[in-house]
Amino acid sequence: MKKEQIQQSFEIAKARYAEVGVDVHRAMNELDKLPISLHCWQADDVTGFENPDGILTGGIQTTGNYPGKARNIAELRADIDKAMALIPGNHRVNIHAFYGDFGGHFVDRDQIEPKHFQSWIDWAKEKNYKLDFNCTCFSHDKSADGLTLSHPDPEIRKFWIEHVIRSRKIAEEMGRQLGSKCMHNIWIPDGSKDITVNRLQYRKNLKESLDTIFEYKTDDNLMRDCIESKLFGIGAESYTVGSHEFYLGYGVRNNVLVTLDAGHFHPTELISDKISSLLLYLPEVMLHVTRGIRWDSDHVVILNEELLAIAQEIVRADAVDKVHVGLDYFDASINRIGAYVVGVRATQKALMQALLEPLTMLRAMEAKGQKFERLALLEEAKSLPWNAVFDYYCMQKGVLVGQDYIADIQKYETDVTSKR
Ligand code: RNT
Ligand code: ZN
Repeated sequence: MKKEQIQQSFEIAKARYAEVGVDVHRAMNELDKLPISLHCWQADDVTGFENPDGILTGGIQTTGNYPGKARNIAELRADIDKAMALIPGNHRVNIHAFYGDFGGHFVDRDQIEPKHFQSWIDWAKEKNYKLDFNCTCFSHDKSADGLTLSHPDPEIRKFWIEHVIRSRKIAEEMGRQLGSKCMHNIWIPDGSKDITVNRLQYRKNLKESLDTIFEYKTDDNLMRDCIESKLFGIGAESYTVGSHEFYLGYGVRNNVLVTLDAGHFHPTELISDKISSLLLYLPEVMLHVTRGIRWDSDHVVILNEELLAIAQEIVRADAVDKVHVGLDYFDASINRIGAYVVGVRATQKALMQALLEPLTMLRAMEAKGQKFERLALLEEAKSLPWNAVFDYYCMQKGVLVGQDYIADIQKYETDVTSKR
């Protein structure tokens, strides 16, 4: 796209937004404060580097065999760098524990240490990324029967407790070295395919395991733990130990943050409406932005109604500095770098639109009971020229504008990923 055109459209948009009391420059500055955490697991279909033949388990699945997946750390980092170059602003990378730099040796989950992630930290420093972290309680022999922290066998629970404590220490070290609080997410696959008559017992086990895990105290400025619920997994359709109620209760009582994954609720139940409630009881919220389709909770994020509603809730709740936006999807059937860029740009477009909402005017209408006027302005706001502001934002940040990134990803495919 031509620079002058982008500039001209921006000037028109700026005037148009001024009419409804919105300062486009302020909106762009706010967008800078909303880094997106890019999940490292999109580039290699959630395989990790612990075991090159590792099989993904835990009730999550990648489908597709598009060529060019990252086969090692160097390729994965190169792919993330490529995606980052097509995304405006400075962002974060979300690492899973089984992506450690294990130097060709097998290091079991209860043995991982910060040193196994030092090369990630060094790379992040060099590229000016910040890091988030996740313990990995799946794709392992000791989770083969679908249970980890809630397992009836205390020895198995002990193993996973150790893993999670070590993961928390790694997150703390990432936060320390990078000078930015690292969000550590705990998601476990625990559940059962068919009816269990021991719902309570597994939950008691999980509660106890978490209590032991959180006995190790970390510095809130360096890392924060988040616990992520789920409705069901593949092969765990009847019961999930870590349900929403379970973690909500645990989180509120113990001041542990809650992760809301957009794909982990009933199809018509939306996480956008949960943000404002959570923020009344916990200081921050972690999001896993994704797109659920039927049984799959992890399609590539696109600019749809719920994504916009999530963004609006972040802004309307004045929570730009309280909501951590992470992505969580995996599609192995399309160009994987393209999947990253589509998802991040969609998320940023939603945030941009939300930041450009004529909120002061809308709230004044609501205060006066002007319901028709509020509805009408909300409708008008949908087609205000937010995209001209987003294009300009991309240009200012030196990244390709609009659809131009498609050809760039195709070139990377020709030059790099298709040769793998
Ligand atoms: C699984 C959870 C979890 C994982 C990642 C890989 O349903 O959403 O967040 O997707 O940890
Ligand atoms: Zn998730």
